Amino acid sequence: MSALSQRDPDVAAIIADERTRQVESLEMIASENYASAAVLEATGSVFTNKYAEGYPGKRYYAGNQHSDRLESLAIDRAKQLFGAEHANVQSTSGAEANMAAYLATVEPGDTIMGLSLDQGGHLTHGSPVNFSGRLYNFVPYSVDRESEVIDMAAVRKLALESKPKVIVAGYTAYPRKIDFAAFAQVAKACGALLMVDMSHIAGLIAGGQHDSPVPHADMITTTTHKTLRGPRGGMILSTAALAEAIDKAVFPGTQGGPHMHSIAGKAVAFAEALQPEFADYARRIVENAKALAEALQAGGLRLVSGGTDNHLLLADCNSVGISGLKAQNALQGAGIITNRNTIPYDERPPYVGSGLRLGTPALTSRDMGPDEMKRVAGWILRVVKDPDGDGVRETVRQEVAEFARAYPVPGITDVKLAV
Ligand code: DSN
Repeated sequence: MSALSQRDPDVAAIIADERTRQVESLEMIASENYASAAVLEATGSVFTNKYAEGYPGKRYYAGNQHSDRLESLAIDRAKQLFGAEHANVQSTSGAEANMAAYLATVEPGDTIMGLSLDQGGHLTHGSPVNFSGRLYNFVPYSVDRESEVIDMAAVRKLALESKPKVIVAGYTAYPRKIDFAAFAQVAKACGALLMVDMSHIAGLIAGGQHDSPVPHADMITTTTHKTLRGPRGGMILSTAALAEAIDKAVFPGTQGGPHMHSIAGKAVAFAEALQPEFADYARRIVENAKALAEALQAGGLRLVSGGTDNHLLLADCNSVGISGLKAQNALQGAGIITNRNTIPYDERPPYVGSGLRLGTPALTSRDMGPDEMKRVAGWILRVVKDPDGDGVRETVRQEVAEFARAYPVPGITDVKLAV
């Protein structure tokens, strides 16, 4: 019997139920993944107990000789993985990484450009209900109404007019590649810094499937738990010129003690992403997303921008006559876990949304391939075309659970150490 089930059977039972849910469902939320057993072990380690305000070699508490070794290792691996001049691995989330990046480079009231949330951006890219939109003068850019892709000429025009101090590129619901070189040219033309939030695509960049922003951006923020398959957490990469400002903005600017147990998990995840197998994993994520996109489109579901170049697709549920919320809830009843999302120029409010965001990182971690994506697309189409059909939902739920159980889940039913 585990210590947890002896000490607290209530929490142990909830965790066991969540484990079963993760094994029997098809996890298709584009920002979720399965961390390996090694990442989970490091994240649940005794570093949970340690306070380590400061940085390696310069801490405000004693007893940090091993924290120093751990954080230095994580920093070195992050720099090696992305070829960056500087890495700060203390951010506890993507939102806090973004907060620190702004604090390091702009003053309240300054102008920043970012893709608006309803077009595929992020809350921290200037949403009026978020600190970013309240503290800074965000000028939002949009995707083109027809192509639903970012129009760099329009971005350039807006940047020259609004003269931002920072331009943010990198999104949460954008299925296409981002031209970081073009963004860097625009930033240079208007005297702005380029910030890339690569949270969603960090694993694709590490695995060589997406161009790296590192040669083009002044600072790059990311989470570590999405395509990168690490623990919950954030990180900031930057040029050497911004290193000191970034470090000060993280601690003491926006955070106190770093979560050393998460930093342990990050170090392990970076080492896993440096293995040759990780490049193949990243390649398969994209291959699977394309296979899923083709099958869904063939079945009559319209995809924003007509397809995908990365790990996610954004389906327009208007094409099957329902809202994103209705699609999300019907699919959840069938064991397919997704999230509703606005689509560009959506006429529905964000809580309802017309879009359904679908991602392949977690299914790819279970070694599913294009053939499996075609089966998954078939189930999705059956449910979204008959969202009120209890019989359809129940039949699909049983088929999905039986199918899903056959695919090992890293960290849960598959404890192999390699990625
Ligand atoms: N919640 C994340 C996502 O789903 O994209 C962003 O913070």
